[in-house]
Amino acid sequence: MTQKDFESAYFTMNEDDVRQYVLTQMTYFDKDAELEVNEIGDGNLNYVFLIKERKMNRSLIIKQAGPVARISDEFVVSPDRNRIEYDILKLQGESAPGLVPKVYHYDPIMNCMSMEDLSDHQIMRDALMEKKTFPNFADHITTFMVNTLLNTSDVVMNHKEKKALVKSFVNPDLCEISEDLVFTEPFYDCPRNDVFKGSKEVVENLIWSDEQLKLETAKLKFEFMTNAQSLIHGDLHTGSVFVTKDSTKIIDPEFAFYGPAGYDVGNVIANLIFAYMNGFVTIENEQDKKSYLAYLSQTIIEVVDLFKAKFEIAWRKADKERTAEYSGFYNYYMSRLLKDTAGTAGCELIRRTVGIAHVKDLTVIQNHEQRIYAETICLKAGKTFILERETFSTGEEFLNVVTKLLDKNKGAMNNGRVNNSIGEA
Ligand code: SR1
Ligand code: MG
Repeated sequence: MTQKDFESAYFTMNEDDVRQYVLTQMTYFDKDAELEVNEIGDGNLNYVFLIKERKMNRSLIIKQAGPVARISDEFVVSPDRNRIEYDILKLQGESAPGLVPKVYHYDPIMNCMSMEDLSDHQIMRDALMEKKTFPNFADHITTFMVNTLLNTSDVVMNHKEKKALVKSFVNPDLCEISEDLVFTEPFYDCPRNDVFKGSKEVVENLIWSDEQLKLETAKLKFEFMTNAQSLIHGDLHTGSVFVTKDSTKIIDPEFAFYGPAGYDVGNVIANLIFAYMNGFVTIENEQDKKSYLAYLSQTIIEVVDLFKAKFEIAWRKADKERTAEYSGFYNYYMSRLLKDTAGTAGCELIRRTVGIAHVKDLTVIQNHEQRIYAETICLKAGKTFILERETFSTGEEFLNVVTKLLDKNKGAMNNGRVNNSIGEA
């Protein structure tokens, strides 16, 4: 095998390169260790390798950023996102100990980093589709969000130090992806969209022909681009969470930048709703369905209510910027955050249904009528969250958007068949 040069110029590694890389550039394994290397990533952007050494029972993950996205080479994305991911995982590890993987090293030439192997965990989206439940998730994710979002904001940080962080986490390529894929393309007949054939008419009626909806998404897009409130994860869906029954690890923060705090909270809620809709249409046994949906309902409610409760406690305890102490400011801050939460949940629900980057929760639904039904509820819920985003303040109110729609559209699905009324605007 030829000796590769890992020290002068970047190239994308295959499994053999990674074996050589780990043995020559890192000290994690003995120099003569026998390593098994497998590329295990199935994400949209990066290459993820699992390296195992059986004798000592040690393992490691190497994540390398490629020059273009895996989902499509139309997306040219700076490999510097690997630095951003490494730096933010270190910061998040300090703010929210135990809730992110440990990181070991970052290599600015090969644009790769190493981190803890979490093979004993499962990606939450997959686990939810197997109808597993995680009673501690709401507690863990809200601790993560409160700590990372409040601790990086002007409310508690020295403003000059905060501005230095804003600068260090400027992330133009990945922000552009979100600006396009979340806030722009799903709301018109963009060639890059990927609409399920059976849902096309519904999308045209409900989304593309609604001028008020478009205007509101423009406001949300400008909020996303201009409100440098907190150092956000930036892509906090259930595919960015690893779980076991007792443990939650938040991964993949490469979309991180200074943006609206509600963007993270809204993404969590929308992705729990995708799991809810998957369960709603795919679980046949009524009792199983009832208990699984009860778990997800409770989780959606708790994500909002625990987030609010913990945020308020942390706010009250914190040594704050003087003006943040003024009476009424906390309420103003939280209501703006919840407005962004609802707006983001709405955009995420619509963009994962209409745009290029789907979620398995919807795409695995085999029965076409059921998929149209689930997608239509997501589109309608998304619209409500966007158009009525000023009105949400409790977890129950977020959940009610979905349960009310299901109630209203009860007659639209009978024995797996959807009738025309489901797609009405
Ligand atoms: C081109 S990347 C498509 C999507 O995958 C990531 O997980 C983000 O959600 C992004 O929007
Ligand atoms: Mg990701």
